[in-house]
Amino acid sequence: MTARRGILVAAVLLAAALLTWWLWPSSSSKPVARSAAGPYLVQLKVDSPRTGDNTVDLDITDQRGDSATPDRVSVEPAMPQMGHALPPSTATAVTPGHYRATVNLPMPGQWEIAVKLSGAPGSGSATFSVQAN
Ligand SMILES: [Cu+2]
Repeated sequence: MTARRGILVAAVLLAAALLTWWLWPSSSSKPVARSAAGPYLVQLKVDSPRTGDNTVDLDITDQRGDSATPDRVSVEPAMPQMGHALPPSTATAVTPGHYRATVNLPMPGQWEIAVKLSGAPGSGSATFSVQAN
């Protein structure tokens, strides 16, 4: 095997490994990591994401970890690889710092869910990856 072919084989194997890692179904009933969104920290949770309506729970705090109560919170799913962008759903406060929205995902696959928040301390957004089955 020539050195050049060796490099090609290595590149193909690496691509296959990355694709496997990327396509591997992640059972994300556990919360996705907390993300900074402007003056807020947001944690998003969806139990067994699937095609159709999903309940999205959001825990929102300030940078110190105290419950935050932004005036407007919206949840906006997109599938960039396929050019899908869905209209935002409004999340409503269940308790201070805990918001909930219903989000319809029209097809299975990897969704990017953007959470947009605004309130007295400012506005921000964070995007979470969700694998829907
Ligand atoms: Cu799609």
